[in-house]
Amino acid sequence: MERTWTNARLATMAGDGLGVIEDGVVVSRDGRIAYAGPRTEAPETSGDSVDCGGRWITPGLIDCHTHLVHAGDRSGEWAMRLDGASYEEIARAGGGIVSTMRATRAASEADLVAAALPRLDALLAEGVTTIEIKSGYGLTVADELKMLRAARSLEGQRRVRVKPTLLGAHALPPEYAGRADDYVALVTDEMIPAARGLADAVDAFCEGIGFTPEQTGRVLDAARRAGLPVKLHAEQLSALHGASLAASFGALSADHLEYADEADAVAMAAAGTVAVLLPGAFYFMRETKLPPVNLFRAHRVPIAIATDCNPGTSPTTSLLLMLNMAATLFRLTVTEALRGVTVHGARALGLAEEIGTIELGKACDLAVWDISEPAELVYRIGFNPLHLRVKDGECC
Ligand code: DI6
Ligand code: FE
Repeated sequence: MERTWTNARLATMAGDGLGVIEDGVVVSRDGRIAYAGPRTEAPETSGDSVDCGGRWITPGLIDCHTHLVHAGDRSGEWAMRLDGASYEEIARAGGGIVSTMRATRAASEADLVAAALPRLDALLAEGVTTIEIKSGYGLTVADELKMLRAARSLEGQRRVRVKPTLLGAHALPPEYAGRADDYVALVTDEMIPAARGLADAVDAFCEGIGFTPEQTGRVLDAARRAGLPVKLHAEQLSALHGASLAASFGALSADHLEYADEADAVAMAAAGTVAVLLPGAFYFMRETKLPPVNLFRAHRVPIAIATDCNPGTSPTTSLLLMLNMAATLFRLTVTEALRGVTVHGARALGLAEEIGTIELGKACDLAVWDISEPAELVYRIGFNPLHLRVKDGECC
């Protein structure tokens, strides 16, 4: 099956910049890109032809860090916080991560899918074609697997590519209070082996309020033994060198990174580990410590941007808003921001060969935009100029 998009301006993301091709044409054959380039060199094609009316085409957007699957929400907790309640009062009222854990444990797989779909639809409406989804609110073997299955099954419900990640070491469940090492053993000895075939990667929360670097190392080691690539929540609230630890395991990405330092950047560059920045969490938590973007630039660490969609610290389902926040809050350039949700997002998921640029042989995942320049995608706040989304060569 062949389909052609004509009369378009392409931001292919090939090479180092936006990879702009004026008066461009994209041809898909059986879901893969068979041609992307100037009209003057385009091959003769059969099949449908879509006139893009001079609009811009980018690769389909990639949200490479989300906690999209979860039950319940924490808007009540947020209201309490705004009314002046302390963290302790909220915890005593049953708030915090444990409240999401309880709701998620109580939910069936079908409940989780139903709750996630409106959030997924919001992302897709903005041109997202690939999304990573973490577990981490079940915190038992059965409930973590239930979350992973729910994440994977979303692929059957919508035209989207889903990469599920096991985040068993997200928080210490209350029944393990004071026995963190026992919980880590559950993750390493039972959860990770059980998640093979369901999860595409393993993640952990390396933090003062999460797991120590030593415990995190055990989780990453178990992932390696299971043949699963790793990612890590690192340096979000304190400097523990989780990013360096992740790099020593050849991690696909280290995420958050506000407290990362030059040693972390050097280690990440050497390992090819992507820096995933999450401006929504930075904004919502009113953080002030900025991630060291200049160090990532200096050491040529690829930078990706994601929503971190989660009910506690980043209740957003807008990747376009994250583009704006990455620019306003972290001072990323237009090119950096757009590469962060395309080519570098792909790399953070181990999909650099498959998606992220508009290039010959890759999956034909595209977003067609009603914009005058690519900068408009980064400039606007709360405006969605998506004209058309294309997944594996199908318009949707
Ligand atoms: N970092 C965070 O900020 C969130 N998880 C994580 O690893 C918190 C998630 C929540 O509060 O539900
Ligand atoms: Fe997260």
